[in-house]
Parts: sequence; C-alpha cells; structure tokens
Amino acid sequence: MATTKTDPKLTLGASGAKKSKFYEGLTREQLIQAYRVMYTSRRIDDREILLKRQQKIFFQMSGAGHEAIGAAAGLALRAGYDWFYPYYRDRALCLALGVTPYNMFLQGVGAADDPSSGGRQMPSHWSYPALHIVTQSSPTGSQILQAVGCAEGGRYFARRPKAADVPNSPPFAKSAKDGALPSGTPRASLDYRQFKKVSFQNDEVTYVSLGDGTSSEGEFWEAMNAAALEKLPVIFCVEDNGYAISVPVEAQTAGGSISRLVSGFPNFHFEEVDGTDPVASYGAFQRAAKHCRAGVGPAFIHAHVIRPYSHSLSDDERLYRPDAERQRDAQRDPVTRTQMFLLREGILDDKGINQLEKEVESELQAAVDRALEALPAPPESVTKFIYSPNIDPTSSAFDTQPANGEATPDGKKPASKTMADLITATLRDEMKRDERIVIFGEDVADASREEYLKRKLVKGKGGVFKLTFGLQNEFGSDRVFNSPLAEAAIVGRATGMATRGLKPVVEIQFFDYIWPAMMQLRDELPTIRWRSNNGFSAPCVIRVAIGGYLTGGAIYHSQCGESIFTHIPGLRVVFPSNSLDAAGLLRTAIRCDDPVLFLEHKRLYRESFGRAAYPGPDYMIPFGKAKIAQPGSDLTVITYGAVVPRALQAAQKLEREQGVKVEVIDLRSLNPFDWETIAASVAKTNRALVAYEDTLSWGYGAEIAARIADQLFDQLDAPVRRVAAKDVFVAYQPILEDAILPQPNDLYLAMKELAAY
Ligand SMILES: Cc1ncc(C[n+]2csc(CCOP(=O)(O)OP(=O)(O)O)c2C)c(N)n1
Ligand SMILES: [Mg+2]
Repeated sequence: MATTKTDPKLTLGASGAKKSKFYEGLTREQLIQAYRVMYTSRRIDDREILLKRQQKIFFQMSGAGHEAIGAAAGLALRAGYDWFYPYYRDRALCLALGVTPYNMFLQGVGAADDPSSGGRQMPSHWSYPALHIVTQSSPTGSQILQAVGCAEGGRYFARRPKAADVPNSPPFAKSAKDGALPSGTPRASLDYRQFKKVSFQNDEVTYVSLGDGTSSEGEFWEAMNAAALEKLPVIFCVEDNGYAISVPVEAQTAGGSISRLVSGFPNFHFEEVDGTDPVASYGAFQRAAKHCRAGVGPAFIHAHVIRPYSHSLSDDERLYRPDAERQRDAQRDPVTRTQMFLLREGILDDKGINQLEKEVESELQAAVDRALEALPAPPESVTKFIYSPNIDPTSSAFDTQPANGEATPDGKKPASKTMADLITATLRDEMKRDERIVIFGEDVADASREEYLKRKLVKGKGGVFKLTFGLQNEFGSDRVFNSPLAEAAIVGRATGMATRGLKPVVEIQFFDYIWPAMMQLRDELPTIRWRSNNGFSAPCVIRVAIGGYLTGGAIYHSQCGESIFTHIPGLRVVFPSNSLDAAGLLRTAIRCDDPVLFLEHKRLYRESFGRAAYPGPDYMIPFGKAKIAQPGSDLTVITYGAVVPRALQAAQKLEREQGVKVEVIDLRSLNPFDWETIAASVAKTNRALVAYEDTLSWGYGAEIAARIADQLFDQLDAPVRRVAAKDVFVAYQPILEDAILPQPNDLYLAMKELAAY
C-alpha cells in the first residue's frame, strides 16, 4: 500500500520554504485560518488553566502541541458531512470544524447549556451532533471500534438508500411517555426509526484519533483489522506526542514506532507526518481522505506532535522528563512555528499577527465572561435521557396479542414451536419489515464463502445454536455476516452503526465470552444518550446465549451473571423463559429506542417446556411486565429463565403433597422489572422466595430481596429467602453441576420451609 513519509524536517522550516509555495493546495486565507484556529486553541487552554486555578472550572485537558494536526484535519475534512470520533487533545480540530470557544468554556463550567453534555462530562469530551462530532468518553481507545461501525453504517445506507426511509410519520406527539397512541394508529407501526434522523454521503469518511499510548489497547487492533477487512473509509490518526502520561513511546510500542507495527495491514493508505506542521499535515489528510473517499480502504496517519503542558493539570512532567528533552520539544511548538512561517512567507506581517491575536483574545474574553454566568442544570434533571424520551418500551403500545391459537381451516392445531424457532422467526419477520436491521457475530452467517451457498454446495451454519440459520441466504451477505472473533468489536461496531441509525442485532456466542466487550457494554453503549444529553443514541440489540443445566457445559459454557448488566443504567436486560415470551420480548427489543441485552437460555432453546404456536409478525410484550406463571395464595416465588420450569415443578409437588398454593412469578425482563406484580403478590401471600440460577451472593435476587425487605416489611410473615447457585463456578461432571446449580428439590425444600415458617 502507498506510504507517504514526511520528514520531520518541516515543510515549514527554512529548507522547505521553496517547496511550500504550493502549501499542499492551501490558500493564504486557509493558512491564516489554520493559524487562527491553532492560536485560539492554545489560548483556550491557557484560559482554562487559569480558570481551573481560580476554581471556576473543575478539570482541564489541553490540546497544546496537537494544534497543527487538528487544524489540518479540520481543513481537509468536512463538518456535518464526514464523521468525527476525536479524542481529548483535538481542541483545534473541533474549533476548525465549527465549535465555538464559548461552547468549550460552557463545558468547563459544566453549564446546562453546554451542547456536548449539559454539564455531565468533563471538558474536552466533544459532542456536537450537527457537526457530526460524536460524543466522546474517557476510556482510551473505546471510540475506535465505534468509528469503524459508523463508517459501516454510512456505507450501508449509501448502498441501500431506501433503508433510511422512515416507515410512518411519528404516530404520536414528541413525547410518548405513557406510550399512548392516538386512536386508529396501528400499533405495529411504532418503532425507533421514527425518531432517528439518518444522513449519509456516498463518499463520506470517518475520522478517529488516538494517542500513541492508546495504540496499545486491544480495541485499536480489532478496529484496524475490521477496517482493513471491510475496506472501510476510516482515517485513523495517531497523535504521537511520545508519552502516555509518564510512559515513553519506546516502553509502550514494540520498536518505538506504531507506523512500523501497522504497516502490514492490507488495503490501507499510510502517512507518517510531522504533526506540528499544518501544511504537511494537511497534505497527509488530503491524500488519506482521497484514498478513503474512493472506497478502496482505510487510511492511517501517524502524526508526530509534542505535549508541552504535561499530561494534565494533575501531572508534572518534570518528574520524568529532563529539561533538555522538554526544550527540544519546545523548538517544535506548532503555534510559534506556524507564526514564524506566516511571517517568513509574507502571508501575514507583524501587524497582521498582532491584529489576529488581539481579535482572538477579545473573543475569548467575551466567551469566558458569558460562560461564567451560565447556570448548571437543575439537580432533578440528572436522570433525564438514561433511556429514550420518545419510546417507552414498558408502555401499552408494546402490549399486543398473539395472532394465533386458532385451528387452521383443516382443523389442525398450529404447530408448537421451540424458543429457538420463534427467535429465528422473529428475526426473520423483523428483517423483512425493517431494512436497517443487520445481524453479525461469530458464526452467525450461513457461510462467509458465498459461492458455496450460491452453488448449493453447502446448507449453511447460521450460528452455533442455529438461530440465524437461513437469514444470510434470505436477506443477503451485507445484512447477515460473520465478524472476526472479537467481542469488543462486535459490540463497538454495533454501537457505531446504531449511532448512524442502523439497528444491529448482534450475537455474543456464549455469555461466558462477553467480557472482552465489557468496556463497550459498561462505559460506552449505555452511556451514549445520557452523556451527550440526548445528542446521540445507539439503540441496538445484543443477543447472548446464557446459562447452564447443560450436563457437560462446565465453567466456560454455563455462566450466568445478569446482575452485572442490570447494574448498568441505560441498558435494558431481558431474560425470557419460554417461546412466546422470547418472541414478544425480542420484537420489543428490536423496535424500541434503547440498547437491549437479550439473554437467551441455551437449555431452554429446544425444551419441550414453554413451546408455543407462532404468534404472528407483530406480537410484542412490554418490558417490565412479569407473568404469573402459576397463581397461588400461600407463598410467592420470584424467578426467571431456566429456574421457572424448575420452580413450577417444585411448586406443583408441594401443592400435591401439602396443599400449599405457590404463586410463581416469571419476571421476564430484569431491567426494568415489574415491582407492582411482586408487591401485589407478596401483599397477598406474605411470604417471598427469590430464586435464580446465578451464584447466590451479590446476585440479581439480592436486589429483589432487599426491596421486598425494605418496602414490604409490614406485609411479611417470614424472612425473605433466596435459592441460587452455590458461590462456585459451574463444574463439568454432571453430578457436580447438579450440586452447584439450584435444582427443583432445592426449590421444593425452600418453599416447604418458608410456607411452614
Ligand atoms: C482504558 C483507560 N485506561 C487508562 C486511562 C487513564 N489515562 C488517561 S489518558 C492516558 C494516557 C494516554 O496516552 P496517549 O494515548 O499517548 O494520549 P496522550 O494523552 O499522550 O495524548 C491514560 C493512561 C483511561 N482514560 N482509559
Ligand atoms: Mg501520547
């Protein structure tokens, strides 16, 4: 692949003056504009440092030393057309794209009017929807996979423009808090697309930047691989200032050069450039963008920059960098050098420079004065935008009846379908209805080698549990495809796609292997709407095969752990126990406007328990609505998933033997959960047992038990009890597995004891 290397001896330097007459295509006005951006950026940093010392702002991250590469990127790319996943040193880029200094100071003071987050995020965590600057978080590197997904989303819409259409005009006014629809609105018409503005360009590029230290994160490599595989128009820009806090690049990157390490990736255009030189940097971006816009692959820009202001205000680099080294860097200061360059080239004289700097100073003074008067958001607003303000998946709009149960004309009863069957049927129905749905994950395609399918040489795989079987064949390889074996990439790419308006329904093959995606699932996907103050959202569905009782599944194919995810605000978590619920809840998950973790119990996929007839293409169940699996008056059992059939078995035995009538509540959705149904039942039975398959301590049932103890204390005639797995891993040998996981007999004994208390 093409590699362009600009020698760190600058085009800005005296020796390069002759060559630079062409300025890589930049006009004199653009060069002045670049300098204005760079100078403004540096002065904002200086002002913020002062404000921090005066305790008028609460944090500061500087972009000092990174101004030239940012200004160049901003000149080469287009705000509101291309897409941007910048990192915290990209102040100059954001200014070049159109963010105002006032907006930046609003971030610093944490104002309600801060357009990035309304005071929820630190300064330099950029988010400006109109400019296509996508909300940024603090973990180093978690933006990179999302940038890949963003580029994929753009390309998908460019190839399938009809997918961007919105099926119906919004069926109800702006807020649908209670989900009430105007009479006559077909319920099936309700979905996230009505609230998701989609825009795309055929030749758009996605910019993503990171520091040299961040290139050590695994997600960086997953992103590079995915972008190269898919030839995506992503510009990766590594802003190499030689340090990650105190760790120098040679202790961070094998061989000390990230350019050398990535040079083997195919389909890339590579640039290594002096990132303190705006002209050379602009040239690098121009060539990188050209490569990406042509649709032939991604680009990688390795920009050598400096970091004159320590890592942050909490860091003093003199503790690990000697003066001589710092002075060497100072000679490459991009602001000073660009100023010298403008003077030398006769683009601005002293007067012109002074004038420009005076203008910037007075603009900043006015912006600071205004920002210091800005008010914070009211404390009661903090829970706003954890979830979609537009679609409430707990509402009655998602409460539809199954369209079946009647005998067919020839008198036959409809066939009983497994949970696996109905999940596949729901995916198929929804894919037909909504062209924005894409499915990817490990092994989910029928066959990556399409020609085998075309020539009918193979039947196809469609997932290790076969739930996506036939979908690639039916809907095409751009809608159902295998991803590399990289869970963070699955969730991160899905997040980026969903940000653009696609509806990824991705699969994590086993819950036991969800952990590489944990950064995306904890710090990214569920936080996007809240942290951007509703500026961005990423509604998508993560399907995960979970659970044990497999006789031979052992530790790494049997885990539960749902409470780790119900603990995360912003993430809906559902866990059906039977076919009909799986179909209804999956449809709600797909059509709603929030990220959903959809947990599918492997043992229940093909059980005879809970089979049901196909409920039709519009059957939905609202989230947060439990089902009374068996009514009773003496004792309440609150459970879900594979414990439901076991609890029913135990309850029926107890009733047969002792006439105890147990009410079994199947929660079905875990976040939100149905407190009303629990409270009404416990008020009636005065006894509560919480049963779950996960390990006992700190598990999901602990929260339910605590709430019952807290809020229903007066109703209780007995302590709240729990039955769950022992606090160990699940063992392979079936006798051991039986001893570890809660069995019907454990449930029976606990029910019996509690009923007699
Ligand atoms: C995943 C993660 N680990 C650690 C940190 C703490 N941290 C913030 S910035 C940083 C160094 C980043 O260095 P580099 O990528 O070179 O960027 P630079 O700050 O030098 O521009 C670290 C360790 C973090 N934010 N996220
Ligand atoms: Mg660095």
